[in-house]
Formats: sequence, C-alpha cells, structure tokens
Amino acid sequence: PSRPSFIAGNWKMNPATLEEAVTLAQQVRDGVRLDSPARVAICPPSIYLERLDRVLENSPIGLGAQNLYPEPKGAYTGEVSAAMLNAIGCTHVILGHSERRTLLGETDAFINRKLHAALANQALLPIVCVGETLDQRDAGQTLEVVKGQLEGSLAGLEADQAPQVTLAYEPVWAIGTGRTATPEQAQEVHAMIRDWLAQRFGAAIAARIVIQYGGSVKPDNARDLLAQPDIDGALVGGASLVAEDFLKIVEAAE
Ligand code: G2H
Repeated sequence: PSRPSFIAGNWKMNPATLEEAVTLAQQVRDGVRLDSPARVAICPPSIYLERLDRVLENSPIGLGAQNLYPEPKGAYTGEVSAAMLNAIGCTHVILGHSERRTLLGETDAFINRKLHAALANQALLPIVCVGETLDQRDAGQTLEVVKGQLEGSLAGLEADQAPQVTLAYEPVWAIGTGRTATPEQAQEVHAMIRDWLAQRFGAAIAARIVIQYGGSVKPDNARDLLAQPDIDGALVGGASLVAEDFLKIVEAAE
C-alpha cells in the first residue's frame, strides 16, 4: 500500500526531569536516519515541548502533544489550545488516549471537538486513539465498541481531511501490561477499521489513512505487528522511553 510507516513515541508523564527529556530527544534525533522511509514523532509532556522543539530543529522528527483543548482561548484553567501547540512547534497531537478516556472521563463527543480544533489549525495532525477493554473483548463486543468510537470521534470529518488523521488502535488490555495483541488479533481490528473508513470516505481515501497499533509494542514484537497488511505503524509508550528500544522499533518499520 502507498502508506508511509509512522512510529510515534507517547512518553505519557515521563521522564521525570527536563534534563532527561532533552537527553532522550537528542538520542532519538541522532539515531533516526535522515533518509528513513518511516515517519517518526515523539510526544512528550506539554511542559517540555518548547524546549524539545529546539532539540529537534532541522530534524525530520515530528513533535506531538498528548492533548489539547478545543477552544482557541479563554477561561479553561490548565488547558492548552491547538494554536498554542502549533506556535511552539508541534506537528502532531494525540487525542482520546484510553488513559484520558478512563482517568479524565473523555468522551467521543469531546474528542471529536478536539479533532476539529486540531484540523482547523492547518498544521496540527491528530492521532486519534480507539480500543476496547478486556471485558468488552471477552463479551465479543470489540468491533462494535471500536466502530462506536470511530463514529463518535470522527463525526463531521470530511473526506478531504481524512488522510491527515492517523488512527491508533490500542486495545486497553494490552496497554502497559506487557500483554500484546497477537499480530492476527490486531490485524483483524485494523482491517475492520479500514473497512469502516472505506464505507465512510471511499476505498481510495481509506487506503491512504495510517492506522497505528499501540499496546506494549517492543523491539521484539514490532516487526511481526508491522508486517500485517493494515498495521501501518505504532504508538509506543514504555519502549519509547529507552532510545535504543524506540530506534529498534523505527528500524523495524523501515
Ligand atoms: C499504549 C502505549 C502508547 P505502552 O498506551 O500509547 O503504551 O506501549 O506502554 O503499552
């Protein structure tokens, strides 16, 4: 398929100090080949973004935030807008991560507002996360849950905007648990997501949309996951905090 591989590091609330964050970003920057066919981004805590934008200057590595607030400015204590992220050099933003859905009560409707805020701000490319819990999988509801999340979080998205969106399928039961979906389990859901996208936007557009897998991606399982026809990249949590591991996952995508 004519889709680039895209590996993004979701640093979550790590590392603990700015100094460590700078070192990690430098190691990633220096380790990714300039001519790498894979797209690469790191998504550090928002407080580190401005500093790390300087580290990544003149490198092909994207800089992503982990969240935004869908209004341009105003009385939203603790929040940050799409334009603010853009102004300090962000190229990407993760939206609707399951940790935010669970710990902070984010709904598909709220994620959808964030999606439109990111896209209205031309240069901020959203990574929209979806995925089922273990109870939902065991109850045979995986496909219906993921479809519901796609419908809600991508509501109102126009076909011409759709290729700017990256989707990340992250089964909640595989996140940070060391329990990865098998390549076949992941591929099954990725194929369903691609079908849904084809029905919604047409097959040609669906074929261009990058779908990442996330959930305990490590150097030793990345290659098999990425070999699946509809797995176009990875959203990497824990392993993105060790430059050597993250770079091995990037290599697996090349
Ligand atoms: C899933 C993933 C990154 P981890 O949340 O978004 O984290 O690789 O640690 O499971």
